[in-house]
Amino acid sequence: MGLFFLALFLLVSTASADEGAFIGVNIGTSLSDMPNPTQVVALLKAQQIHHVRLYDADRAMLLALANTGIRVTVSVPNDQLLGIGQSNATAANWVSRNVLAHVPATNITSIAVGSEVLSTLSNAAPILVSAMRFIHSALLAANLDSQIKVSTPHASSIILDSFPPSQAFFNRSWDPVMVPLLKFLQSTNSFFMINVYPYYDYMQSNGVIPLDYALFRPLPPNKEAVDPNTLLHYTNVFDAIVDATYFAMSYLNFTNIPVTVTESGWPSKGDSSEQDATLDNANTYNSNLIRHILNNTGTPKHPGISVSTYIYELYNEDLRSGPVSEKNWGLFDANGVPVYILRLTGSGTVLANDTTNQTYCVARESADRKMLQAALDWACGPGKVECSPLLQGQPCYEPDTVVAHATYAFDAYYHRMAMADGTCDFNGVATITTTDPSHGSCIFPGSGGRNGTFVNGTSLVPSSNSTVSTSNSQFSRHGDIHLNFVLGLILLSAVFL
Ligand SMILES: *[C@@H]1O[C@H](CO)[C@@H](O)[C@H](O)[C@H]1NC(C)=O
Ligand SMILES: *[C@@H]1O[C@H](CO)[C@@H](O)[C@H](O)[C@H]1NC(C)=O
Ligand SMILES: *[C@@H]1O[C@H](CO)[C@@H](O)[C@H](O)[C@H]1NC(C)=O
Ligand SMILES: *[C@@H]1O[C@H](CO)[C@@H](O)[C@H](O)[C@H]1NC(C)=O
Ligand SMILES: *[C@@H]1O[C@H](CO)[C@@H](O)[C@H](O)[C@H]1NC(C)=O
Ligand SMILES: *[C@@H]1O[C@H](CO)[C@@H](O)[C@H](O)[C@H]1NC(C)=O
Ligand SMILES: *[C@@H]1O[C@H](CO)[C@@H](O)[C@H](O)[C@H]1NC(C)=O
Ligand SMILES: *[C@@H]1O[C@H](CO)[C@@H](O)[C@H](O)[C@H]1NC(C)=O
Ligand SMILES: *[C@@H]1O[C@H](CO)[C@@H](O)[C@H](O)[C@H]1NC(C)=O
Ligand SMILES: CC(=O)N[C@H]1CO[C@H](CO)[C@@H](O)[C@@H]1O
Repeated sequence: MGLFFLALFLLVSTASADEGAFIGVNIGTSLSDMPNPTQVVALLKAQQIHHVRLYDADRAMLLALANTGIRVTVSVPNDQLLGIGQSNATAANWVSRNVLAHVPATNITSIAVGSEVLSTLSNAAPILVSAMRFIHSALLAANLDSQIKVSTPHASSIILDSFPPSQAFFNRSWDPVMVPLLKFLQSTNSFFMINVYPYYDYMQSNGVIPLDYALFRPLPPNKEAVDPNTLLHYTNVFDAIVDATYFAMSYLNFTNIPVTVTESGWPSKGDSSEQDATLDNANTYNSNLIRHILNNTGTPKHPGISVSTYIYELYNEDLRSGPVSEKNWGLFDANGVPVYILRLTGSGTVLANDTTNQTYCVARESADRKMLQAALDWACGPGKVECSPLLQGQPCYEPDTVVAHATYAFDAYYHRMAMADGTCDFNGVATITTTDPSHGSCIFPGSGGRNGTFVNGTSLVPSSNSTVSTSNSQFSRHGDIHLNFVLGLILLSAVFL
């Protein structure tokens, strides 16, 4: 018995430890000016992104990724799932056209069969495992089954009672699919794919989940969530969901299937009902997530076993419908200009990062105009800021608004004080950001990070005329409501109070 468990543990650890966990990036293509595949690949290379997931198996994109060393997860879109799940021949044909035609030049390492099928396309659920088996058979026939893994990404909402993690289980109505699915993953040495969105869990928790807990920020020890069954301490929502996934699998007696997080991220902009979709929160979440994964911290249940994670997502997708946040999950705009500069100092190797630790002090958009004016007068007077660039005819005169002028003066003061603690407050009307507020010839004090650390998006060579299809059906990605997690939080809140 003991040996049996030891063997299982080793299986889990080696599965993740061979290469170490990686950070990848999802590439959605619902942009009105989607960069062409050559431009996309140039951005990936410049940012040292070595793992990507596509929502389809776009031919031009796969050709552009050839001989780059970038590892690629391709997807069977949900609208092709029924055909593939019902016919071995259709599946073999799909593999032949979308995989065999590209390997080994393009390093396809896994195939995501459908996306959040159980929660968004339940009529296809009965054929999901057949589709995965058929795809796997075709890989086996081509002797590619050990190098290309087959799995399917799930929404975390299929896990019920996810806090405390030790009591989590998959929605039992899916047992007829989930049990054969886990058997398949186990017998093919594949992994469980799950989408983890602490943003939605936080939003739907009505204040029960502290923002800091969702953003991986340090919590006072008495605010950490403790699983009463295992006494494990949870310091962030991400780890709690990953551990809930392990526990839900072990509830069905599968204890040796590794987990990969196929989507996670935070939106940088939202509408008035999405006040925590901000640049700073998105930067904090993604920076902390990347550091957490690459540090191989692992989770409380499996310390040292980090789960590879694909950030959602590379580009802001302006064509996506829904709330404002839906269009603002990206790390870059269509020109390849970063939406914010990740704070990754010290974590090395993926994604160009802010090695200068650059921050700026800006006026809060929502601040009272009279208070802003008073703070501006103080900065340019007693505060001794050099405010001449704000005069008419000077570079920072336009836009001639109190917010813009106060931002310049606050930032100048903050940098003159060497960004010391408390020098960006101005009675609460100022806030720190990592986004350089410079515009046109108005260069802000402290500016200069962007040129050095990031490629200029518009300088990417637009060479090939091929385009990435933007009409691919992506159905709902991360649109699923994670109510179940929230139900589990009744317990969590008891722990917090
Ligand atoms: C493809 O990716 C796998 C998994 O990371 C790696 O082991 C292999 O060496 C890569 N192949 C090439 C040709 O780069
Ligand atoms: C599907 O096709 C593969 C060959 O591509 C074959 O080995 C396998 O037996 C077939 N499976 C079924 C269920 O027909
Ligand atoms: C479990 O899944 C079934 C089928 O999709 C769904 O009707 C039900 O609401 C789910 N249960 C919970 C508690 O989410
Ligand atoms: C898991 O294993 C235990 C002990 O062998 C058994 O009692 C239980 O029925 C199994 N559960 C499932 C869902 O197979
Ligand atoms: C990185 O890991 C070490 C131990 O492995 C831990 O002490 C440290 O807090 C971790 N840092 C981060 C940022 O997670
Ligand atoms: C970046 O900022 C952090 C926190 O303010 C500080 O601990 C670290 O030393 C800084 N790194 C550099 C390179 O300035
Ligand atoms: C950024 O680079 C451009 C040209 O490469 C240069 O003109 C500009 O002054 C640079 N800006 C900063 C802030 O260094
Ligand atoms: C950056 O892009 C601008 C156009 O927006 C271009 O004028 C400039 O030359 C580019 N800078 C570099 C360093 O490529
Ligand atoms: C790209 O398309 C334009 C017009 O559609 C054409 O004139 C040009 O020759 C094409 N360039 C290449 C490299 O195919
Ligand atoms: C891609 C990139 O520029 N990564 C850098 C991130 O920051 C560290 C220093 O903290 C550099 O060593 C990496 O090269």
